[in-house]
Amino acid sequence: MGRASLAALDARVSRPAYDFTTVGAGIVHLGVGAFMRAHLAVYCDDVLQSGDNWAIAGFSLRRPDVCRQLEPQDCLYTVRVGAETSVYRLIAALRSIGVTPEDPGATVDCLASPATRVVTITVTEKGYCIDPHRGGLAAEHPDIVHDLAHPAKPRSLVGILYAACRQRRDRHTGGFTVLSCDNLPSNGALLRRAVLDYAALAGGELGGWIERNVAFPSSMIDRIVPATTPEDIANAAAVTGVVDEALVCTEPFTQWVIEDNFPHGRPRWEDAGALLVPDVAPYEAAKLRLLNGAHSTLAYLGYLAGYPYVHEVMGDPVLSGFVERMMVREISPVTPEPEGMEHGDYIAELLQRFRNPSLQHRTWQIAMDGSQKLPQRLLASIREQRKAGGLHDGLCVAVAAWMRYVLGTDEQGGRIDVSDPLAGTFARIDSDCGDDDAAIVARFLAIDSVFPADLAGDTAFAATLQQRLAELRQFGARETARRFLENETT
Ligand code: CS2
Repeated sequence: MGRASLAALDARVSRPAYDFTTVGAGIVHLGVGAFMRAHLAVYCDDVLQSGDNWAIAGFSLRRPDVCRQLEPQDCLYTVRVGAETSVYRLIAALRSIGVTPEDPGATVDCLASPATRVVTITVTEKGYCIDPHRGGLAAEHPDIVHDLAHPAKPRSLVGILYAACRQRRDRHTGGFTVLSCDNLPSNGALLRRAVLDYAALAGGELGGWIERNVAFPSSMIDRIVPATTPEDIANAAAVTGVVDEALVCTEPFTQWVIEDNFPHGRPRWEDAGALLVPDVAPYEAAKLRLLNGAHSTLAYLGYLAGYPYVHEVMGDPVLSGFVERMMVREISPVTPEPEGMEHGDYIAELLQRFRNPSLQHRTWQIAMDGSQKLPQRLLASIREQRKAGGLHDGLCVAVAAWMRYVLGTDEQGGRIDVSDPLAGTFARIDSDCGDDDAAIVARFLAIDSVFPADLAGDTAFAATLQQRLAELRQFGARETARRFLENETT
């Protein structure tokens, strides 16, 4: 793949009608993962097709892998949408890529360039270095400590944005708009607060400048994008005629709801189907709790029950029935219903999307970083249901399944590769507590970055989790879900 091989691309691959060699990069994107390439870059490619001149300069904040794939391909890559009747599309909206740790100054310079008016971000939950319950910056995070000590070589998202703002202020470049696109509630407000907290720690006047010159709209972003496999690349090459190391595979569904707060201009994303609204909060809550809450539940119960893929979990009537009931009876009643997203239809559509066999979405992939995901996906609904005195037993099974999973041993006694910033803490809980469910639950509840004080101190909640954890260990995930459904019906 690359400019030189475009002539060899099969005619079935749709390709840009615009001249991608001359487009200007008004957007800098931080975190060029598969998700961004299958979602945001596609919207930008649509916008470029319609003649609006906004291409993307991308940076990876951690690993060089994506850059190594894209650079030799002139940043061109294909998106496969669907499977049997898949559609391949060449995307050219990404015009350059760099690896921030290799040259942090280059990322800061690009962000501070007068041409940059919008910064988009997908760095996953853990990239924000925030305290999820207080909402502010986790000042003790090693990356934040590092960046405050080495301001010219920032490595955290927040430290990088701060350095870019400083340069823009010093050079009188003016402000820009920073658009968070990660699965966090009020992601824009949350990032704004983290950057302002950082400015306060750094001292000086920059905080005031940021408040006056930088906008932080929130957005809700949705498309399921499993990790690409070597088999996907080989299958795609057989159709397109070109090997694309940076291929991304996704589903037909796509959604982007954006708070319309761009004082420095923005692409006409609405022409590509995005919804620009005054307030994204209800859309974010509905997506995080219903889609992502269900996804994490399918991942933990499904993995424990021995299913590598989400569509396989959905093919098990007990586990899919469990998740559907949890969504309908427990999550939906305490979740806002945004205009145009009636819960009944939304849930039915989600279950359909999870069933899609062509996605090959690994339960292990979704199970990753649970410590960063649980608060907004599952605990927010539990807190509201406990306040309202409503049903939340299924949600507690899901939380207990997360505990069971991160303790690191599967139902056959094999090791689970637990990928999470708190993996070390979980391993210590496992070795210290053995089979003592009460001790295990107490140790988990004491992790204050995961459990807010009200839940951590709630003895009835602890007792429920303990009972569910014991059931999961004694009977396994599938049987626990089956008993739950049986008892709830009777
Ligand atoms: C998933 C999400 O990996 C995960 O945690 O729940 O990436 C999910 O696929 C997307 O949010 C869908 O928009």
